[in-house]
Amino acid sequence: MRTPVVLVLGFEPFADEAINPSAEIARRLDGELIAQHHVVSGILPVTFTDAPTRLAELLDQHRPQLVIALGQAGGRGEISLERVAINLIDARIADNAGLQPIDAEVLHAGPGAYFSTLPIKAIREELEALNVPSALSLSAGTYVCNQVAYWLGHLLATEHAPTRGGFIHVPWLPEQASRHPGEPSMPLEVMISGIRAAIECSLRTTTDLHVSGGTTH
Ligand code: PCA
Repeated sequence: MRTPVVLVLGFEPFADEAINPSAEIARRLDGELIAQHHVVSGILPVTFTDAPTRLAELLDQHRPQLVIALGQAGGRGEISLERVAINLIDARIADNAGLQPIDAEVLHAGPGAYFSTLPIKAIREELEALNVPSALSLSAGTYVCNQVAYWLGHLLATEHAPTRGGFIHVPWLPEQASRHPGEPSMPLEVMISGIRAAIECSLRTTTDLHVSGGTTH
C-alpha cells in the first residue's frame, strides 16, 4: 500500500515581492514524513486563470488525504486559519498575468461559500501551546487565495470527498516586512513549525474542538 499523502501548497511571489513565504514553507516541508504521511508540495501561480487548474491537477495527481493550502497575507501578524472562502473575486491589484477581475464569481451559480474542513480550533490551541501566534480568520480576501480556497472547498466537497483541507494565510517574512515599515512579520522557522503542527493536528483530529471562536459583532 502506498504511503498516504498530505499536499501542502504555496504560491509564487506577487505584487512587487521577490519571495512568497507560503512557497518557502511548502518547499521546506516537501518530502517530510509526518504521522506516517508523506508530505508533497506544489507551487501555484498567482493568476486567476491558472491557479484553479493547477490545483485540480495536483489533487488528481497525488490523491492526498489532507490538503493545506498556504498564501501570504502581508500586514497580518499571525498565522490565519481561514474559516471560510466566498464565491466572489474582487481584485485590488492585477494578478501575475495582468488580469484584475472585479465583482466576479469564482464558480458560476456555485454555493455562496465553502467552509474549511481542517480542525481549525484544535490547531489554534496547538499553536498557542507552541507560542506560535495564530488566529481564526473570517475572510481569506477576494483575491487569488480566496479563489483557490473556494475551489479547494468545491473539489473536496465533490470529486475529492472525503479528503479534508483548508486554507492558511501566513505573514510576511522579516526581510519582506523591512520594506513595509511598521508592518508585522514572522520568522520562517516559526511558520514552518506552526504549519507542521497544523498538519499533525489535522491528521490526529477528525472532529474539531467545540469551543468558542466567535465574536459579538
Ligand atoms: N496571497 C494572495 C495570493 C497569493 C498569495 O500568496 C492572496 O491572499 O490572495
